[in-house]
Amino acid sequence: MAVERTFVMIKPDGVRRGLIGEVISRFERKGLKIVALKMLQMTREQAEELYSVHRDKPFFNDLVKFVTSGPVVVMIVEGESAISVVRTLIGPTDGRKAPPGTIRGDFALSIQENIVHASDSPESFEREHKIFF
Ligand code: FUP
Repeated sequence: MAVERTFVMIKPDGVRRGLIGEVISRFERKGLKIVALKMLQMTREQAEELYSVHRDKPFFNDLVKFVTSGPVVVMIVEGESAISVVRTLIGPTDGRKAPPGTIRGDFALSIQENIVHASDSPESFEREHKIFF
């Protein structure tokens, strides 16, 4: 296993609900390092690129509308096996099914408004972080 970087975004619901500190502190407590961070309002073009793999899905337009509905916090997180470790910390996509102890399990009741996004592979990290950094 090796030190990796992953791209993480606290979505508009996480920012609106005052969970920025909670989410970041979970990564830091785990031993991961925040190596870049900023708050921004995503453009429609950035949202469409971030979720380009879902372009043909029925939920795509709603998803783009949601992620552009308010400020987000984007960051690069570094550590041993960071990609899979962060995915484990955030939990499965659907907040109703995510187990307690995960970020989505503890704070989300929705599949769309699920607090946080994180890259699922090194290829996703390469593509996603370049949209914002
Ligand atoms: P994840 O990698 O866990 O964020 O989940 P996916 O890549 O499967 O989904 C990307 C985004 O689409 C998630 F933020 C949630 C959203 N989504 C919906 O809004 N509706 C769906 O039915 C499935 C996913």
